[in-house]
Amino acid sequence: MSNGQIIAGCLAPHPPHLVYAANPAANEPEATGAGAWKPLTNGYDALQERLEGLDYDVVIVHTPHWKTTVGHHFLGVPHFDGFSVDPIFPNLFRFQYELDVDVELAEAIAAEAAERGLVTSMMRNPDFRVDYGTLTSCQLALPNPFGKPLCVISSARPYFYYSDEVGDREMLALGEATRAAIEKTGRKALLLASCSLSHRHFTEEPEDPEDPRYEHIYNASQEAWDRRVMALMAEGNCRQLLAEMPDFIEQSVSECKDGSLTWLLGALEVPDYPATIHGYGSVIGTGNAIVEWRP
Ligand code: 2X7
Ligand code: FE2
Repeated sequence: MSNGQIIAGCLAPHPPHLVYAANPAANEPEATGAGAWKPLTNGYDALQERLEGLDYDVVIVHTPHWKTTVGHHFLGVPHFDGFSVDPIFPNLFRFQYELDVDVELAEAIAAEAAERGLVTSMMRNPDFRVDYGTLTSCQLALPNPFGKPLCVISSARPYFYYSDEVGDREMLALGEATRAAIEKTGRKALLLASCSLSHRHFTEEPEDPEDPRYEHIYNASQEAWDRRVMALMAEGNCRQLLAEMPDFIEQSVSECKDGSLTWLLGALEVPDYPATIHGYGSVIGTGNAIVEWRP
């Protein structure tokens, strides 16, 4: 098989609040409808419109909330179903899911990554509970959330064990491996990097979590970094973004430390063309951007 390609790559952050606000049947809690997070809910509507009608075989997700101590893990069972509860926000996210996995592609990515010197492992436990980052990003970004098979990649710990520079190098290699496996298996793939930008959270929640009066960024320096990162994306300067990534991660407590964005940039061969920013907004103090690249 050949002619595999990446159809689109998206930064698709996963605050469970946004699923809560959208009230899908799969999620148990009911939103009040008080109206917070409009820039992000509108941004996800715009992204879904762009993805509607695209022809792809598989969605590949890199998620910060499946943290693996030894190496990069891949879901390796053809079907999962279960109930996922966010450990921090069980009042907002109690989600029934059912999904299929493209195991052949997952194995191919793992093999390509191993060839590049990364430690990998296939997750073969059929009772494994799929993490809420994956579920949330798919539910929010995709017009038909679990209609296509997924490949799900865990977040290994190189940034935490070594340094942000080492982590970025590893994630660029994993991105390159992902691209190589897509090409060799002939898949048309949609990629989702499931992470926030700046990531300092407030430690208290308002009584109504959807009350828009409480929705603002933790501090101005966090937002300044987020805007700098989005400007580099929009002008097609992801090489410079990677040069600044370690400072961004450290100074904004960024969730990019879990590797998802660098993996995506690696898979897209470090874009030198403009991205589309569909939305930016804060959820409980964190900064979140919804971004799309079309290679
Ligand atoms: O996991 C998250 C997150 N990354 C951002 C905001 C709110 C909650 O959960
Ligand atoms: Fe998160």
